[in-house]
Amino acid sequence: MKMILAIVQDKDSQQLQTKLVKDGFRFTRLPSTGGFLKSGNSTFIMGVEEEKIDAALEVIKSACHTRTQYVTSSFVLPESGIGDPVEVQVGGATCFILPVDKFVRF
Ligand code: 2BA
Repeated sequence: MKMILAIVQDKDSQQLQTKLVKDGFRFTRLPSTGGFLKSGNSTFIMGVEEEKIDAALEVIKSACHTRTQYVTSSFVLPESGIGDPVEVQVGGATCFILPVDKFVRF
């Protein structure tokens, strides 16, 4: 078994949740906050059998979309004063795939 940690934009999280349930994946969805934009996102914790990792990643890929956001440089560095907008590409999903030593349910 592996653990997928998938950080997705809030706009995609409901659709991802629906697709994962439909395809029989188990997961926990946590509210989270991006350190850079300081805006809400969702972190999905998924325990997934090795042979289903690719299928899980395909579901995540199909539900999560890249979006362009603009922030001012003063948003990023408040001490810099008002500056030009900076383009930032957010998402689709940031995924970490971790080994799981042991999995038990009681
Ligand atoms: P945020 O930290 O709010 O970052 C949002 C987007 O801002 C990032 O999109 C990236 O395009 C940009 N960005 C982040 N840090 C930057 C920096 N120092 N300079 C310039 N641009 C920067 P994504 O890369 O798609 O990341 C989306 C969210 O995924 C992040 O939200 C964060 O919550 C998470 N994330 C991304 N990389 C991570 C990592 N290495 N470890 C943990 N969480 C990560």
